[in-house]
Amino acid sequence: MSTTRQLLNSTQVARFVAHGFLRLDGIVPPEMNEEALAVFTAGLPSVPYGTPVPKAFPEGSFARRLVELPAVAGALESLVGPDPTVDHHYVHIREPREGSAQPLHGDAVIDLRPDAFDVQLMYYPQEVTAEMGGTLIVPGSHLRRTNESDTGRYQNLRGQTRLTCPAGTVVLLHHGIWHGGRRNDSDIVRHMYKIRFNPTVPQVRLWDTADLDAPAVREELGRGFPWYEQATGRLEILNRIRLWRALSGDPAFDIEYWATRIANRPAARRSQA
Ligand SMILES: O=C(O)CCC(=O)C(=O)O
Repeated sequence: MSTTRQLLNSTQVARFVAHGFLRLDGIVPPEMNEEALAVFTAGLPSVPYGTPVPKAFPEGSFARRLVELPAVAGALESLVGPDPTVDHHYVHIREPREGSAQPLHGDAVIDLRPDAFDVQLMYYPQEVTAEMGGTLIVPGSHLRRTNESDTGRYQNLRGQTRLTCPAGTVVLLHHGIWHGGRRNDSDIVRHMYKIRFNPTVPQVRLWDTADLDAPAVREELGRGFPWYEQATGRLEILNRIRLWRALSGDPAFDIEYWATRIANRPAARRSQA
C-alpha cells in the first residue's frame, strides 16, 4: 500500500466507532472516475477470499491505484492495519427506473466479533443525486446484532442517510452497518464498487493516537442517534465502550462507569485470592 501516510486521528476513529462509517467526499481524481466505468464494464478479475492486496490487485491496476490514494490508504491502515487481505469485491449496479429498492440489510449474518471488524469500501465514480437513489445507511446500526436481511421489513428509520455525493466519493464502513441500495428513478445507471477488507493484524492503536485523550473522543463515543430506543439504545454505547477498549488497548476505558460496574464481581475476586 502507499508509503504516504494520511492516518486518521483518534476523534475520527471514535466517530467511525459511533457512526459505523467514514465518508471521504470526492477524493478520487476525475481521470480515475472517468476510467472506472470502462474498467467495470470490462469486468473485474475474480479474487479468492483472503488474498493479500498486492496479489488481488496487481501494480498499476485500477483497484490498486484506488486503494493507494493517500486518503484511502491512510484511512484503511487506521482501521484495518497494514497489509489487509481482500475478502471479495463486486460492482453493484442500480438500473435506471428499476422500480424497486433493495431492502435494508447487513452484509454479515454470522460475524459476532466484539473486538475486530472488517471494513467495506464503497466507491462511487459518478455523482449520485437523490433521483439516482443513493445507498441508504443507518448511522450507529453496525454493532446491533441482526441476521443479515431481518431488517428488510423496516422501511425508514429516523436519522437514516441516503448517500448523495460528488463523483469520486469513497465511504468506509464497518461490516455490520445496516444499508441498502435505494431505488434509482433516474435515466442513469448507478455504479458502486465495493471491496471488503479483512485485517491481518490486531486492530489496536493503528491510527495517529496523539489526540487519544481529547474530550472529542468521548463525545463521539457517547453520541446517540434518532432511531435509538430510550433504553435499548444505551446498549449501543456499551457496545462501543467494548470496541474502544479493544481498539485503544485500554481495558479500563469507560463512559459513566457502565462497563466497569457490570464487570464488578467481588465474590469471584475473593475466591481467587
Ligand atoms: O447499491 C447500493 O447502493 C448498495 C448495495 C449493497 O451494498 C449490497 O447489495 O450489499
